[in-house]
Amino acid sequence: MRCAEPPNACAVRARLTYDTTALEAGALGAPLTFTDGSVRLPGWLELDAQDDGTVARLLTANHRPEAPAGLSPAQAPPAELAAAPAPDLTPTEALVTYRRSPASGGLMTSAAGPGGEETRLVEVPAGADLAAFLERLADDPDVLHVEPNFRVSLAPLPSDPRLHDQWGAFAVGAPAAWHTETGAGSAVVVAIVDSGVDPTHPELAGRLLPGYDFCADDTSDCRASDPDPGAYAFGNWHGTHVAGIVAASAGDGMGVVGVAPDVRLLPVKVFPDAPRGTTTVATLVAAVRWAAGLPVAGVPDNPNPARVINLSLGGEFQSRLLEQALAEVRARGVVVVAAAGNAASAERAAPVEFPAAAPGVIAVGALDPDLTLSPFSNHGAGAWGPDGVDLVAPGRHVISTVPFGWASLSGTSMATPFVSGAAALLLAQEPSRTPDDVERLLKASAYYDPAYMDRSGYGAGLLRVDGALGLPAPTGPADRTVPVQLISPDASAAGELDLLTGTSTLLHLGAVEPATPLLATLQWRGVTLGAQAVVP
Ligand SMILES: [Ca+2]
Ligand SMILES: [Ca+2]
Repeated sequence: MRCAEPPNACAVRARLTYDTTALEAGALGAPLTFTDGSVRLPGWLELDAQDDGTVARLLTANHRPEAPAGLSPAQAPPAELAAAPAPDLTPTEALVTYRRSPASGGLMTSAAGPGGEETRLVEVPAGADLAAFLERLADDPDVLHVEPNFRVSLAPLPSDPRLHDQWGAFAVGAPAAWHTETGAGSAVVVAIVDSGVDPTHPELAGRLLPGYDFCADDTSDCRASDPDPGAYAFGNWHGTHVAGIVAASAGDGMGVVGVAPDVRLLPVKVFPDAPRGTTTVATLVAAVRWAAGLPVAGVPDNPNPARVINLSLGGEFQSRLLEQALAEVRARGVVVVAAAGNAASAERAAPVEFPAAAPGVIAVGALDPDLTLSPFSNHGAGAWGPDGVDLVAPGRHVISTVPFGWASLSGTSMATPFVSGAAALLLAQEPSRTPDDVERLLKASAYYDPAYMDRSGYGAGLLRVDGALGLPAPTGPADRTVPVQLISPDASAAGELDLLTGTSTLLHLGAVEPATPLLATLQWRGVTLGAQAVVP
């Protein structure tokens, strides 16, 4: 396509319909489906009109959007936009090109083309099968060409205005995962064993189950408990941030999106309402057991047992009693995820802390936005237990919910809930999975680059939520990119789609006439997919 505006001013995003089987079945507008039928993932074509022709990029759902021009972080889109339902992309019209002008029929006539051709817009009758209807139209000897009048939408990322600030969500491939699983309708509960969660935060209020406060006396001895895990907003700053990384609500036109935006959260408060307050092993044992639905003396039973327990906490100690409690909840099918620790520095690597280093616990280290280990992330030889770092996740400049708003925090505390959210999605996708299954799937799908991750601090590598759920995702430099070919009637171009950044190289198509249909073909691991995209 061409446009008279300066370069990039005519950028168009068109939704692709990579779906060979669905195309045959007439289910046009369906998201990308790989030929084995196991994977569904949308993609978009982005076109920039330039003087010498069209430059295109292919985007995946994991493409991180630019900050909206002129939209300050404090601004949110209008409420009606946030509340608007996702558009239906099913074509309801056909574009039919006739050899010559028919006597009657079309809803709208276009300018006659060379040789007396005329293209008309024909409505698909309500309830009709689109593919069959198009075939019938094409059978007419006067018809030269038929195609669906595809609908084009803006890339349907959630409307949350700070999503472009969530570098971590894109680094772990969460946006693509949301097309497959958000935890909606599942019974999965994630316990946030932390400093409490602000129950009034609008991003979290709909996610929270009744929790418990195991440190109600607000001393570092934590000898009293009560049923209110979120009464004091300043004390629960840390827990509110961790909770938002797991399950801040999506599509609400507000703030951020959690990794598992539709799972339910169980706030379990184990720290006092004081800056840098501490807790005890006895409190943690009670809290972990209660979160999993096990009886705890003097406390009513938890009617909503967690399948995932997030422990963004730790220290340089070992405890046989806490280790036993963790083994007990794990035996009930509960995935336990814990922070590796923030004690590392240029002078000291610092071993993985406890309980992250306990057997069966998924220990999580932190990455910087350049995907290298955060300098504070513990990675030293030995550990406060038998286990080292299992995975790494974004842990620097992570934006999430805090009392009265949103803020960026850094630490392995922030990396841990990325993994807890991913574990929750795996359990929502298949509730029968065991903690071993979840850990194996998370590690097998992690992105690992031996060129620089060959150190204990990275474990199996960077969490990839999309890959863990069975979506196409990079596992290392060798499969980080897939070849892409864009073909139009006038030109074709080949390039690579980077699955880590969610964007392709620019594909110069040369001069393409206005309204020329473009055909896009994507290959994945040697499999060529028939595909089609019509650009307005
Ligand atoms: Ca939100
Ligand atoms: Ca471990």
